[in-house]
Formats: sequence, structure tokens, C-alpha cells
Amino acid sequence: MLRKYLLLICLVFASFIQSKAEIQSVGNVVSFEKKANVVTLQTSSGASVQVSFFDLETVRVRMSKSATFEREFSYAFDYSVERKTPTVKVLQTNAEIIISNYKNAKVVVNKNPLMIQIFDENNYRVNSDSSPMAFDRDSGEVRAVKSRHNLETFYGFGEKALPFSRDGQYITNWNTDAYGYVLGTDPLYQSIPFFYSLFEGKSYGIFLHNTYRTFFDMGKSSPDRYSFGSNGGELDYFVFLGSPKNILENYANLTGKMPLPPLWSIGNQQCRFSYFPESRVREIAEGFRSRKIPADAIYIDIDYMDGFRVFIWDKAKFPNPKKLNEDLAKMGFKSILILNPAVKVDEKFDIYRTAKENGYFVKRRDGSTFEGNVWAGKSSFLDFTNPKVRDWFGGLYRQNLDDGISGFWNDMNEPSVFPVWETNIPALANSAAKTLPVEVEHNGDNFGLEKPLVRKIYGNPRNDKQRSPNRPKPVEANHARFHNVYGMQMARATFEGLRKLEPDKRPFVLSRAGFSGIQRFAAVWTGDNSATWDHLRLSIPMLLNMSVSGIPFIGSDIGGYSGNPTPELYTRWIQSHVFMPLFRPHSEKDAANKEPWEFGEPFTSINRTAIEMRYQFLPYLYTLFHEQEKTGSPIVRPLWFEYPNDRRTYLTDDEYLVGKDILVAPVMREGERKRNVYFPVGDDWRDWQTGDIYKGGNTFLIDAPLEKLLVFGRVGSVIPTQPVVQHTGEMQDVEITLNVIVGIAAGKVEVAKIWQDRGEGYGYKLNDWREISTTHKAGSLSINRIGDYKGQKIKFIEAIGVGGKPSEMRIDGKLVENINFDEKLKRIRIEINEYDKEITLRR
Ligand code: MIG
Repeated sequence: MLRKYLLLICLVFASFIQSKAEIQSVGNVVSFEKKANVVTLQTSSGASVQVSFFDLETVRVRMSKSATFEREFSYAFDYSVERKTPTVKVLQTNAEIIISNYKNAKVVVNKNPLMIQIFDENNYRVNSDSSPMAFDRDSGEVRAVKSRHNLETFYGFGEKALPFSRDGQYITNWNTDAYGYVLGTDPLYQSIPFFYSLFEGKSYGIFLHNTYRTFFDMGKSSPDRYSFGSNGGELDYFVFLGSPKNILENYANLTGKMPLPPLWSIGNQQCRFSYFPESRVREIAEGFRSRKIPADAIYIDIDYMDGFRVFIWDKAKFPNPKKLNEDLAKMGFKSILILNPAVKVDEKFDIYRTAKENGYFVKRRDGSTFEGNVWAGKSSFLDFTNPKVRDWFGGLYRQNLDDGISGFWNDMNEPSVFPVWETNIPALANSAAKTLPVEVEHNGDNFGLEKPLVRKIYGNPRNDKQRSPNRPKPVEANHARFHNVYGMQMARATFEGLRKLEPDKRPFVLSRAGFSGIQRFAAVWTGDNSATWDHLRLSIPMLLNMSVSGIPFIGSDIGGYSGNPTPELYTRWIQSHVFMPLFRPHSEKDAANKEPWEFGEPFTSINRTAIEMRYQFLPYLYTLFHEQEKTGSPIVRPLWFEYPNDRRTYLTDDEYLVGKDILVAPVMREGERKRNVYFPVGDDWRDWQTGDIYKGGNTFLIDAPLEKLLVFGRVGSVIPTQPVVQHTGEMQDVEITLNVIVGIAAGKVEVAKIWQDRGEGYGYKLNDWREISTTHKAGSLSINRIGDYKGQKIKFIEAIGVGGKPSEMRIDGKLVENINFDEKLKRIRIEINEYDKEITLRR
């Protein structure tokens, strides 16, 4: 026994010792050629470099350690988007090769040594190498080193428990089950090697397209440069030009957008580890309805399983899942079931046998199936990089759908392997041994075989003619290469399986692990946080950085996963997440009950009010989800994303925007009853409840008693809300209020949109939708409706922040008799008819 541990500890240490081999510079350019708008340069080191424009605002640089490149294959790219490499012009001088597109953005390659500078169409130097790219053929390392301005700040990198702005930090990407993480723990569950640079209002983004363990030294070793690279594969990175919005749009165009989820999934989702037996599930659902706290979904965590056999119900705890789900459905509840990637080694277990017989598990080099310890004890791990495994696994959800399960949760998919067989040794809890060994083998989508590699999602395999069959095969299809995409491929198997099984429904999938592109398949959450104020404060910068990293459907475990929150902490957490895309209170097995009514009054009422508020804003949130699917724009946004020219937004990590019209400033300190709120330069804001105005460019100390979440509407915007409903199934029966935030400047025009569809299915891709757009100018609001879908009607107009009752209001020319004016709340309210078009107002 002891020997086993010693061996393990040695292995762990061995993996920390860096290979001593010298890292080598890419050297000088010896020749180059342009082919199909890609410029390939051969160098004196024997390495080669490719430069191209991926689109007009995106430069792609690749470096291979040899004279040839791997055939292009990517789990990150969204292959459903048709692309063409833009035309480039190549010019050569003695010292340089200049590659430009027709908009005049250009890459200047210095020849001796090979160094790269990138200029935007205004000839502004966006980014430049500070030393040549480098590589090490023995260790596999590849690396780029870039110059950094003193004040250049960085954001992004997805899920990181690190300070909001990433400058001066060292970052590693290696998906890790990080139970008990705190500020500074790195890496966590997901790997998104994509970041933004912001400097004096100028911005660019870089995506390192490499699935190995990647590292980023963002000015930590030296403030005037930063570097990034990986310990295997090619150096392959994209540089996105333009504003933060542009950058994200192009990144989302490359790695994909999140498909519109079912409406119910943006309601309140109640979770804990675990609700069982089924009577407890019923009791929880009943608990929400009897207390009139809105909710849409309830989770069924791992204790439903029979001996932790994935997919298999323990009939003693859940004798009749179908009946349970039917009853839940009658109450307006959906259920969400958890699944793990490891399968219990058990010859009597069908799923195990089938997988074993078909070779669906990851194998060691000697061909034996890998076995590791997880919840079910000795288990093997499905190889989700095998398209056959994904198809088969996706099909297993049939039974669950028949049982009436609506959503699916993919957990432990880093994948997590408990470090040792017999027990969990704390010292090893964060060791490299927490996952599969790097040498286990994967299929990698038939990597290296001359078969169609990429399937169009839900369609037939795409004909892959344009890929050259003469390119060399990649050397390794092992876990070192595919570790970081393992979880994402499990989520993909789930998503694509559900799409096939129920073509008329939108899947809801929640995944813990992810890589760039995970948004095409799943929502994600920030893993096992703790019930502390520190964790609450950390959740906002974490989620905002994830959101701008192309992952829109996100939330943290409300209330904290491990430990027990004080009533106040729980309430503030609920409030802070009212506008988060994913709203999910959760709790660890040993922790006390954390349902929103568990803390007594006044907390129950305050928690109810907060959750009600989320439901009131669902028409606005849902519209943002839809907008995201079209353009990739994030649902929640850091202030700098909308106001990159306002440097004071760069460090604002405790407020966030929802779309561009709502600003939220949650209280995240114990005992705090007022807080400072910074309003960005360029817009003014009104307190949603009081109508008080706050001028942009200033910080105000604002009262925030326990029962109040500070929410502000942008002056000029028009924001839809609805009355409280108990679940999204009731939305059809209620009508919409348009909230006009008063004070628009003369001459200014604000256009806003509301998206309406059935909230389920794909009719909205045809003609089953309606878009209501509003045009707001000083003194007038016009409403325009397009589309056939009979969605929620607009019933009321409310103006927030009104000084006095207007002398006159008209609807389509007709005088309004009934103007309801609330002096205290500074609001007026009028009722309109479904097809009224133009509302005018005179002071
Ligand atoms: O080893 O399924 O992060 O949300 O409740 C723990 C039980 C496994 C970890 C997840 C957590 C979930 C728990 N899971």
C-alpha cells in the first residue's frame, strides 16, 4: 500500500520537472510561397510558419516544428459556418514580407529573424512579437512572446478563479476537478485559451487554438511582454482586431454561438446533491408552489443511480420515474438528470458490456482498457472523441426522455478520477493524478485517417474534399492532446443525441468541463464553490470573463456548494444572480438545506421577491438569448465591453450589464447596506425602483438595504417586463409592460427589440416568431410588430423617472384619458391595445 503511494507521489513530482532541453528560436525566413491566400514561410530552424487572414478582421498565425503542417482538424471550430479565406496581397522588401487584405489590415513579417507585427486598417500597430516564436522538439513546447504596454490589461480566459483583469497573472489550461477552489486556484474545470487586450480604448483578442495543456504568462515574469504556448502540437493562434464587440463576434463566428435553449431553462432551477427518494423531489416542488416562489426545474443528482451506474435508476429510491415526471409536469416543473462519463466495471451492467465489447473506452498504450476510481468504484471512461461512442451514448438518452426527463447534466467530465483507489488523500487532491494519464489513447474522430472528419451537426458527414490527403498524419491522439476537449465532447454527444431523439425540442445540457466551443452544446457553471462572501464576490468577475469568452449560458452555485451560508449571504447571492443567464441554487451532500425558504422571515420573502424579479424580466432576458444566437453577443457584460473608452470600467468587477440597458450592482459584503456604484461615461442611468437619475462618469454611494437589489435602467432604453408568474409555462397568459427610462436627449433615437416565440422547438427558424421593435425619441414611442407568432401582448407603457404628470398623451392621435401618475415612484402608466403604434407625450 505504502509503496503505491510513494510511486504516485514520485510520478506527480516527475510531471513538475520541466524538460531541460533548450527551446529554440524559429530563426530566419529562408523562403516563402503564397497558396490559396495562405502565406507559408520556411525557416532556418526547419520550422515553418503560416500567415493568413481568417476573415477581414482576423489574422491567423501557425507555426509547425517541421516543414509541413498537420491537416486541419478542430473540436473548437464551428464547421456549420461556411468560410472562405479572404484574398491577400503579398509584398516583399529586403527586410520584410507584407501580407495585407483589401481593407489594408496587414501582417508585417520581419525576415531575419522571423518576427510578426500586426496592423489594423488604420495602420495602428495592434500587436507585435517581442522575440521570435520558439519551440522544443524534445518536450513538444511551442511558444510566442509579445510586447506589452505598461498599462495594457487583459480579460477573458473563461472560467478562472483569478482577479478580474488578467494582467500580471500566470494562467494554465488543463481541465481539473477543483473541489474547494479559492481565489488563485488555477486551473479549474474549463479551458478557454482566448483573451482580450485593452489599452487606452484600443483592443484586440487572441485565441490560442491548441487543445494541449496551454500556458499564458500575462506579464508576470516581465511587465513589458507576455507569452503563451503549449506543451504539444502546433502554435496556432488567431488575432482578432477591432472593438471588444467585434472581437467577440468574430470569435463566436469561429467557435460557434449558443443555440437558443428552451424557455423553461432560463427560469429558476433548483438543485442539491441529492434530492431523493422521489417523495423528497415532490416535496421540494410542492415547497415552491405552496410558498409561491417561482421555479421551473428541479435536479436529480447522482443518488438516483443504482450503485452509481450511469443512467440506471435505483428503483428503491425512484420506483416510477415516469409517473414522477408526469406529476412534476402537471405542476409546471421539468426535471434535469445527472450523467457521468465513467462507467462502473461490472460485467452484468449492459452499458459497461456494450462499451467494453465495442472498444468504446479509452485504452492504455498496451491496448488494455483504463480503469480508475470514481463514485461507482472501479470504472472505465468512454472515449467521447470517438464519433461512434458519441452516437451510441447520445442514443442512451432515449430511456430518460421516455421517462419524461427534460434536461441533462454532464458532470465529472474533466474527466475527474479520484486520485487513489482506497481513499482520498488530501495531499494528492490537486495532483496531476486526478484525471486520466496523459498517454491513454483516444480515437480523436478517426484522427489521421482519410475519412470525412467533420459531420455537419445533425446532417450527413460533410464531404471533406478540400482537405489535402497528402498532409502528414498527426503524431499523437492521446490524452495529452484531448484532455481539454473530453468534457466538451461528452456534452456534444448529449446535445447531438437529444437533437436526434427529439428533433422538435431544444436540448438543455449543463456541463462542468469545457473547451472553446462548449457553448454550441451546453450551459456551464463554475463548479464546486463555497458558501463564503469571498466566493460570492469572486463569482461576478468569473462569470463576466466567461461571458466575454463566448460562453453565454452561465451561473455559479447560488448559496455556495460546500458549507452553509448565513441567511444574509444566501439572500445576497440570490439577488446577485437575478440577471445571470443560469439561475441555479445548489448544495453539497453534507450541507444544510438551502432552499430559498429555509432561512425564515424576513429572508423567505426577500428571496421570493428577488426570484419574482427574475421572472418579471424574462421577456428581456429571453430576447438577449435570442440575440446571442444570431450575433454571439453576450447576455451579461462587464462594463468595459460596452464602454471600452472609459478606463474606469477596466477595474469594475462588482457590477455588470445585462444586455446594454440594465446595470446591476449587487451587495456582496456582509452587513453592507449601501454601496458605491460606478456609472460609465456616455450614458445616464435610473434606479429601477425609485426612478432617481445617476449621471454617467460618476460613482455614487447608494442605499441598498437587505431587501433591495440595485438595478438601473439606461436612460432612453425601453425594457420589457411581465407580471410575476410561477413558471415559464404561465407566460403566455400574461401581458407585457414596456418600461421607458425617461430622459432621452433631444435628437437621439433608441431602438429596442423584443423577441417572441414558442419557447420550445424550431418553428422560430421558420415563421413562428414575432419581433416587436420600439423606437424611442424625445416625446414619442413607436411600436412596430413583425412576424406571425401570437406572442405576449403589449398591454402597458410605464415611464420610469417622470418629473410630473404630462399635460397630454396620445395613442395614434387619440387622447389618453387615463394617465396613472405615481408621484412617489416617479412613474406614469398607461394602457394600450394590442396593435397601437404610436404614443406621443407633451410635458
Ligand atoms: O464528486 O454529483 O460539481 O455539482 O452535485 C462530486 C455530485 C460530484 C460534483 C459537482 C456537483 C455535484 C456532485 N458532483
